[in-house]
Amino acid sequence: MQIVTTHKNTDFDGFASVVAATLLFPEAQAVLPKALNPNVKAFLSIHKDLFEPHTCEEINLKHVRRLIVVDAGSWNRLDRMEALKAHRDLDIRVWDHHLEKGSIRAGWSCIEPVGATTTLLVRELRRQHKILTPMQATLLLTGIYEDTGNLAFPATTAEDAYAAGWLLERKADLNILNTFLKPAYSEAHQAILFQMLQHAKRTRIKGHRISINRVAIDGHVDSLAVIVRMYLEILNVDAAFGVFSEGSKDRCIVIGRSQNESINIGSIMRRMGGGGHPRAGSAQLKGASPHAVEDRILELIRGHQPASAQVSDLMSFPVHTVATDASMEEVALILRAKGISGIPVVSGGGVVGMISRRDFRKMRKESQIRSPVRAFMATDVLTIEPGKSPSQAAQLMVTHDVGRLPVVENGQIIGIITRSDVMRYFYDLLPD
Ligand SMILES: [Mn+2]
Repeated sequence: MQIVTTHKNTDFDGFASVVAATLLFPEAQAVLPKALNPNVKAFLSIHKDLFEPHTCEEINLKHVRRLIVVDAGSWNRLDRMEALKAHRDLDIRVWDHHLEKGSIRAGWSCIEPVGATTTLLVRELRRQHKILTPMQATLLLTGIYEDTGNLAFPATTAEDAYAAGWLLERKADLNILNTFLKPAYSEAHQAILFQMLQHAKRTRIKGHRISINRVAIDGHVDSLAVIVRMYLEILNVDAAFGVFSEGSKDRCIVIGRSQNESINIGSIMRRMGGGGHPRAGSAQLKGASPHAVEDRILELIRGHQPASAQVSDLMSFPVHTVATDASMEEVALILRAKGISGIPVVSGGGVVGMISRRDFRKMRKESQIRSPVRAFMATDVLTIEPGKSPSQAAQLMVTHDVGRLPVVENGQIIGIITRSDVMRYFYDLLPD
């Protein structure tokens, strides 16, 4: 007997990968964990007949000869499969896009850093020219869209987009997909979010803007992650953590989300016994007070996250400057010699103006080339402090349409940051 299974709290990527694997291995039975995420549950309640998944109780593990695991790599992520660990000669195959080494020792695996595990299975379906029904194509596309944020998360690869294109050609239905990808947002969610926003606070650690929020909840609430996601977006911080304490069960559920990859949520959650991606993760802690959990998160961020880049890391220095009484002719020579298009004008170490190639057009007579620079310089100079972030620099440049910002500390110019410094920084952040 062959079975395909995936992680607990199955999401669309996990479920779609299970279905895709049954298309590649028609003899394999789909086995889903008991706990499914609410969107998948809603989808299955309508499409059950089409997919016929089994639960682990219906399967006699003794007869399993081949185990195909998708979107997971560790035994503890699977639902009641421990008995299989002891099976000798079990043929284990893993398809996954989480690169951390899991506890499952597979004889064969396909583990690659794509946005969704479904993408890896679609590659194989394409290669084998498998025929998909529109319903199957829709489900597979939902898996890819969910894990890649509609192909917009930075972890998305070209292959995810190719896979999506192929599924759209196979008549994946975006109306159905959008219905099921809608986050479950109920009155209970709204009440919790409201409570969180009332005592929201932001802190800054190593240049990262963080918010950690402790909330007591009673009884089980589905999809707390939806709330944390919204909280993150409303507060517009780099990373947000919800510490949800369930007094009756003496446990805390921690959910983390981040907007960029500078804070690795997955690695923080793994240090607390949970798991996740760089941008999303969760953990459950038994017998820990919410305060202790908050302190632990802060400690992990302080200890293990690289500091985010600051303007002082990107700026050029020393800076070429000119004095207010330098002549336009001297300025022209310096600009040409240094191959730059603008230069700060200083007086007593402070920036009093900026002169750029453009300003030379203001000269009306040739004799003005001997006039001092202060007659032509721009005096409303924008500056930036060295501790500001590259995105704050970019924002200033975009809003005011300037290409360079003198970096000023205690009234003295210590460097200059240009549009190309900022661009280079942002593009270097992207994976090769
Ligand atoms: Mn996934």
